[in-house]
Amino acid sequence: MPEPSNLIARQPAFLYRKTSKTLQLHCEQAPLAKVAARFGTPAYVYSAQTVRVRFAAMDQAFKGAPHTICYSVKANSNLSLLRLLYKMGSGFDVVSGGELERVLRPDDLLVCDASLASGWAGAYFEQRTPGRRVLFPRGQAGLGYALPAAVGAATARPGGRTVVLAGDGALGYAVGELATIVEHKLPITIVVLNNRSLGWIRWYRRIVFGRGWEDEDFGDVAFADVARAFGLRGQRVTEPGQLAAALRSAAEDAGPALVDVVTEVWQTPIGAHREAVEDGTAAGYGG
Ligand SMILES: Cc1ncc(C[n+]2csc(CCOP(=O)(O)OP(=O)(O)O)c2C)c(N)n1
Ligand SMILES: [Mg+2]
Repeated sequence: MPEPSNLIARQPAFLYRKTSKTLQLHCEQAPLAKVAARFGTPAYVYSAQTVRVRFAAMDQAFKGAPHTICYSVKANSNLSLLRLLYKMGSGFDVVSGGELERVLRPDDLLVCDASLASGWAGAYFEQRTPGRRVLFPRGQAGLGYALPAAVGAATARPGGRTVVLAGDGALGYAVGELATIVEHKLPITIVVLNNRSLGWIRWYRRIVFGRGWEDEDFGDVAFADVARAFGLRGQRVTEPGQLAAALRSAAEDAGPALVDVVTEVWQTPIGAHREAVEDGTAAGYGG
């Protein structure tokens, strides 16, 4: 393989090439006008060649020392990009999972709702102190579990803080409990993973039936406004860079608070989902 730094210098990812009489912007060999015509806009285009070369350059810089290069998923969580890096042997740093961990105190309780929320915490939340700190609705995995469970836990542990991690669909199942939480002034922080859909169902259908149905997607519910209407403090996070501050200020709040985190619809912590994309089983997958 040529010296990676030479490749970086010689092959810019985006460049104008002459096609017929005009100069057209290309990404590698692909004319961007064609990409836009085929996929519509906005279309996000990344150069696989550049990623490969830069990864190889970094890998080479550490040769001789045992190492793992971990990509910061927060920088760009596009699944094709993650797949490409994974194939090259990259590890992954999921900063957002770490951010939740950073704001949790050792005696805080984390209550997860069913579906991907449980998967995210199961895969990325690292419990560093002994004791029962996390509750999951295993067994029947009933959606809407987390809010009433948190009400119970917070009532049973006066003074302790409870953090809820729930999908937007799950929150809809039990949203009335926000009134209970406010009425009893329970110190509960709710984090909504708002992918505007029944994410698990979207995956299941594409893997099992090769298509989706219209009922799996919702309109964009402004959960921070909903929370405020119930009397909780509500914040909405639309950019990864806003997450840490929002979680911290919600967690430091003595009263109940909700953070509505807008997420990408195809993000999943479930290995089987990613594998189905890998082997082409997930027909109709649009990530
Ligand atoms: C009471 C109940 N109804 C339906 C289901 C089936 N179900 C499992 S996951 C899921 C989608 C959950 O959507 P959401 O809470 O938004 O989480 P996401 O998968 O999008 O992260 C559904 C409907 C269930 N587990 N429990
Ligand atoms: Mg959802």
